[in-house]
Amino acid sequence: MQLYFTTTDDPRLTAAEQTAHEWPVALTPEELAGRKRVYFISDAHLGSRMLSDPRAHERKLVAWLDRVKEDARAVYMVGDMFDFWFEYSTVVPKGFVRFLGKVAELADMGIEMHFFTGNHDLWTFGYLEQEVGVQVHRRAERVQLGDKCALIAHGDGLSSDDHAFKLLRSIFHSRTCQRLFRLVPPQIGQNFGYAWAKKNREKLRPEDTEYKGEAAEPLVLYAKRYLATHPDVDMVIFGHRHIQLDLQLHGGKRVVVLGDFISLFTYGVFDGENFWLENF
Ligand SMILES: [Mn+2]
Repeated sequence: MQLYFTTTDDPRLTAAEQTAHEWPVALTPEELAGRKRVYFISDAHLGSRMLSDPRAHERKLVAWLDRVKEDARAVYMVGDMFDFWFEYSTVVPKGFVRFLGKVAELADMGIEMHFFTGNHDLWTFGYLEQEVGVQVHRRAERVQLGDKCALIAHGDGLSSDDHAFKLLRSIFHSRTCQRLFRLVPPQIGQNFGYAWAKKNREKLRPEDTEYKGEAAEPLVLYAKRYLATHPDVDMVIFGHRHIQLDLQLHGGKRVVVLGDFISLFTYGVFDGENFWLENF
């Protein structure tokens, strides 16, 4: 099995921001080669003010990482692991020390730790690469899983009809806006972010959170269009929607939505041959 990903080549980032840290790797090349499993997780929303017990939530995520570290060759975190993450040049959000430590432990073992930015945690500018040891991906990536090629993306910004969200997304990604936000004291900025995330979640109607069906679910429609125009891709893996979906399409194609790790506690497993979703 060969894992393949393109580099995070965002031209707006400095070389230092794109460089992963280099620590000695604990597992031998033979041990790593013997590992076949690749895991996929998304939308833990660490720090969310919707959580009744944030400690228990973080512990559960750490327990999951402890389990997968036994046989993982790679772990893909497919966006929104944090409910609001904004790095300043010398300050990062308070909390999540056990989670970050566990991710660093796996990275130091030599397990590939991939971190896709979501729409809640895209403001990372080097800390997660350099200090924690993950590979940050700011856009969709293609990964070879056995004989299948998978496109992996968080999934925000892919629905063509949501203009308000697209505008917000362009503000979020604007370097100028990020520079201005950095002038806001961290305490105010981070509180604003958590409040924004909570308000967003609270205003969702029940019908917004349910699977809309194959003919209406924006991520499924996007995946179908993508797969039709990219015959070399076999499956698409998304997070973002907080629904658990494993949909077989015509011609052996497949679209997966990972669920979440805040209320569903679902994740994806690839064992070298097959991919499936599991519950933790
Ligand atoms: Mn999201």
